[in-house]
Order: sequence, then C-alpha cells, then structure tokens
Amino acid sequence: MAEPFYITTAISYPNGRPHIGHAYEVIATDAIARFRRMEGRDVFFLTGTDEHGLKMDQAARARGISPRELADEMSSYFREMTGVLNISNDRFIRTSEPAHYEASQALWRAMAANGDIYPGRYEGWYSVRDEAFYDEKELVAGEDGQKLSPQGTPVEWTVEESWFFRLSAYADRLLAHYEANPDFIRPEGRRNEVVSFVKGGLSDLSISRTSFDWGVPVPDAPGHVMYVWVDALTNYLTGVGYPEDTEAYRKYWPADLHIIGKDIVRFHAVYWPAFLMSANLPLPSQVFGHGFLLNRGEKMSKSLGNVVDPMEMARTYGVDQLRYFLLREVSFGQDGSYSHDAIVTRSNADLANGLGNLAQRCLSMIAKNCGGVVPGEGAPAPVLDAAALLARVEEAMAGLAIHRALEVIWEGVAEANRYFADSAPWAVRKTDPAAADAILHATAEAIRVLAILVRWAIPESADKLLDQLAQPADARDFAALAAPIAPGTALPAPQGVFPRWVEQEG
Ligand code: ME8
Repeated sequence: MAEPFYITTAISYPNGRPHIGHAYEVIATDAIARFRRMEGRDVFFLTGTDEHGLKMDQAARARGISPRELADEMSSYFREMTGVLNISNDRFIRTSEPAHYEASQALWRAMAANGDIYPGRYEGWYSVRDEAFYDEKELVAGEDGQKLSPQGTPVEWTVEESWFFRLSAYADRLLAHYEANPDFIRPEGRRNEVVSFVKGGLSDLSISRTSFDWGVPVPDAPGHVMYVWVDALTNYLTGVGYPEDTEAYRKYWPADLHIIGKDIVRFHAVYWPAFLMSANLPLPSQVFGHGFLLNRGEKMSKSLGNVVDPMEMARTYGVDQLRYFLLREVSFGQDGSYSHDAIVTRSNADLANGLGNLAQRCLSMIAKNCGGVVPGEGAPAPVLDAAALLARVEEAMAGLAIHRALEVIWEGVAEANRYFADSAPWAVRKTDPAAADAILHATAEAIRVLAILVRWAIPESADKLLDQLAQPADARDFAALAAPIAPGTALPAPQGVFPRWVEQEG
C-alpha cells in the first residue's frame, strides 16, 4: 500500500481577494504534493479559507454586509484561484462549514477534559490585522511613537471576559519536542526563533471572545466564540474527518507537512502542538515557514498600489510560467522578489529557449525527417543519467529546496541542449542517416526524462511535452523514468509548448 502523505497550506483570510503571496504558498505546496504523488505516495492535500474573527467582522461591516456574505464572496475567488493555477488540492475547506464547527468544539472539549481551559479576564494588546495577542515587551514603536506589533501592525488595548488555555504548562514539553524532533520547525532560522520565544516563558492564551459573535460558539458557554486561531488551526483536523474516526483520519493524521508563511510560525509551532498535546492527539511531523514575496523588493500594500491579482498574472504570463518563476526564483524559505522583467527573463531563458527550444527542434526534425515516428534502434544512447538526476532532485526536495531541485533539472536541460547542438543531427543526416536517427532518438528520450522530472512544477506544459512524445498517462511518474521511449512510436504533429515573451512596442 502506498505510504500516505498529508500536506496543507495555511488557510487564507477571505477579507479581500487573493494576492500573489497566497498564490505563491499554494503553488509551492502544490509542487510538493505533486512531487510526492509522482514518487508513488498516497497524498492528501488540503487548502481553504479561514473565515471567522474580528478582521473578517470589521471588513464586512466596512462594506455594510454580513461576515458570512463577505466570506462567501471572497472565498469563491480563492477557490477559483486554485483552479486557475492548476492546484491539485484534494479538498478546499471553509471554516464556516458545519463539520468544522463540530471539529473545533470536539477539540475544545478534549482540551477542557484535560483540565487546560479555565475562565478569566483578558487585559492586554491585540492586533486585529494579525488576529494575535502580544505581550507588552514584544511591541515596537512606530514612526510617530504609537505602539505596533512585531509585524508592524496596529495594536489595541483589549479588556474582555474570556476562557484561557493553560499554554504556560506546555513550555517544557514543547522544548523537549523541538529537541527530540529537530526537523519539526524548518528552516533552521525559524526554529531558532521559536525555541527562544518558548524559552522566554509562555503566558496562558486567551481563547474566546465575547465582544462579537462571528466565530465558532464555545461549548456550554453562551456569549463566547472561539478565538479565531483556535478554530483556524483545527481545520487541519476537520479536513480529514475529525472528530469522526474516518478512514481518511486514520490514514492521514498526523499531517506530514504544514506549509505556512513566516509570520504565522508561532501559531503553528507553539499553540498548535500545545493544543494537540492537551487533546492527546499526535503532532504533525513538520511545520515549514516560507518567506515573503515582495514586489520589486517592496512590501505589497494597498496604499502602495502594488497588489497584483495572481489570476491576472497567470493570464498574462501563463500559469506554468508563473509557477516556474516563483518556484525557481525564490529560495524556498527565504523572501523573494518579483517583477515583470524578472518573470519574462526567467521564462524566456529557461522555458522558451531552454526546454522549449530543445523539444521544438528535436520534434520538428522527427516530424520532417522521420515521418513523425521515433527513429533509432533498441535502447537510445543515454544523454542524461535519469536515475542520478532523480536522486539529486530527491535530495533537494527532501530538504524542501524546491528552487535547488529545479536548478538540478535545468542542468539536465543544458546538458541535453549541448548534446543536441554538438551532435548536429541536421549535418550528420547528410552523410549518415542512421547516426542522425540515433541522435534524435537519444534526444527524444532526454526530453521525456526532463518532462517527467519537471512535471510536478509545471504540470500542464510537461504533460503537453509528454503528449507530443505519445507517452501514456500511466507512464508519467518517476517510476517511468527507467523505461525509455521506444523506436517506432508514432508522434502527433509537434507544437510549441513555451511561447517566447516579446515586449510590445510603446
Ligand atoms: O495568516 N508572501 O491568513 P492570511 C508570501 N488565516 N506569503 C504570504 C504573503 C506574502 N507577501 N502574505 C501572506 C492567515 N502570506 C491565517 C492562517 S492557518 C491555520 C491560518 C501567507 O490570508 C501567510 O504567511 O493572512 C499565510 O501562510 C498565508 O499567506 C495566508 O495568509
């Protein structure tokens, strides 16, 4: 039986439309999910929207609609984005679903049964933008002296009756868990931040709100809704059927990998494992905090007017061009920057000129000189060592160095291009047609290997290449690397897969 692999994105706040940061996260997660599927893993991939909380409530009020109406409208754009970007999620979860209320209340009850929830009164700082409580000592001073959260967002003094979670009791167990599982928080820098935060001592966490009602009701506590992060984190359990003992739950829980942005590592690496420990549930294997995407090196913000609609970008540059750019250009885990020029340069160089040109030249020669049938005899001469390339790609992906995995594959693209140019089959054909045939066969095989190796990153284009090589649907995973393309295979008419971006004049 295939080994299960459960991977998630953060669930986005649908208080507005998706931005490129959301697209980046779901594309990176999709790439990893597809990669594991191509290895033969039984993958479950969850994404969705995080619909409760004060931020949603306030955004809805500002528009004069209910938070549910706002969530319905905006969540639909996030769902649409998964379609446009060719995301292979198995489920799109919305935290306003009844099943999610049930899961959140079940988790709450389990934590309460363990004696970890008690009533009190919260007095402290809250950032609506971050939906987060902060200690006084964490705050920083803004330009005109006002207090800001460490993320640079406004905070307000909040006094409220609330239930508390005994987070302070978990500091030692959390530290022991980080120690025993060095890969629990990745990359290393984020891990160090979390460890020092926990070593600094943990305060108990306010986990219910009474000043508004847009949230999951706290069991047996009229007037209280759960603090949005309590229900938000629970989505990872709801997604596989908790609290029912479903087949999916048994198969996929605990999650293998939570992919999230660096701003929400604390919630996933401190609060979440503490909640699960309290409820006596197994902990996820890894939390990976990726970096932020900046527009030409600047933070995206509505006031700077540099927020771009990722669906629009996908239409402009092409879905795989956008996917490839983000995955290749940004070192996964670090911040990255995007700009029109950078996207065009990357996709022209690596896709149009690199892989695309190789395929176009080889396949049109097969069409023209070989009647559209793969020429050659027996096994093709190995241009690339597919097993060795895969091993290097696997190694990069084991550490989630997505950019590095693509870099390795493009070393293969360069090698295949070199082979084709140096072998010059168009010249060889004049004197030795059989030798020219062997070169085309070997090159077609190299293209097949490269298309399979890169299919998790740019699935639609890789599949187009594999269609042109007449490869059946069940011969497109890593296991198929070992079975080379057979001479005599009839190919469809070749078509360019990677259009070259040409700047419009004026
Ligand atoms: O944080 N670049 O939702 P969210 C890269 N609902 N990633 C970015 C980014 C950027 N510029 N801006 C945001 C939330 N992100 C919560 C999550 S999970 C149980 C609840 C990332 O809509 C961000 O780090 O603010 C997060 O991982 C995701 O997008 C959703 O952000």
